[in-house]
Amino acid sequence: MTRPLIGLTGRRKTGHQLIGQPEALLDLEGDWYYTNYARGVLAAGGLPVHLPLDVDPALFVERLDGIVITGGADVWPERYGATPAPTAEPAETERDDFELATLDAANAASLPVLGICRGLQVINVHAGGTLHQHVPAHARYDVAINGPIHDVAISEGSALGRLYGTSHQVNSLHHQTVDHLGNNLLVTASHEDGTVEGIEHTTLPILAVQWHPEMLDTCEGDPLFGWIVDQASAGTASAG
Ligand SMILES: [Mn+2]
Repeated sequence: MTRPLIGLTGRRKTGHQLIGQPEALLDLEGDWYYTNYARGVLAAGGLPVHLPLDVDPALFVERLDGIVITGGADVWPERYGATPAPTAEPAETERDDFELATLDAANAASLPVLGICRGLQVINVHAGGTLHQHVPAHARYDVAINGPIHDVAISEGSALGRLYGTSHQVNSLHHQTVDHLGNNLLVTASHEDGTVEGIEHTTLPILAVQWHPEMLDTCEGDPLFGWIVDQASAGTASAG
């Protein structure tokens, strides 16, 4: 059986940001993809591919069966009409442009999209929502990233509820989250302090979480990667 083709977004660096590069190569650009996203997709039965930012995302959407918008730096606050807070990370304009355009094309084609961490934030901003720019209690870089650190409560009957039941234990490596929710989105997972931890679209195959399933020891076998591969497979079957 053909594996559904799942695109993974990443981030762009230069040689200056890598330790040990020869000086002659410091100005070269390189694309950076944390490997575990691909491992999660692969273990779930998908065929993962990385998506360079230079391509018009509409061309990828024509060929892909599903997309994972991965973690990374802050969405530049002006994208949602906010003044950047002092905690704002440097703008990654090229990536913001690419991922917002990816969602334009993906939504027009009803392509399945899984958002992880920054991916959730991009999906919310694309839908007209805004972000809390700094929630330091959830930026737990001081503990092991491969095990759970807090609970989330999940809505019964939601897509996340079908994957995990009504509660789940997660890691927490995000310093932002949803403030105002975007159009046609639902909050289906949250922390007891009110922090939004998972969202879904009311009609499109879009699911996003604030935690990092790919970093957990349970990455290979996590239901979220099963969800994107199943949704992508369903699209392939109906198209064929
Ligand atoms: Mn959290």
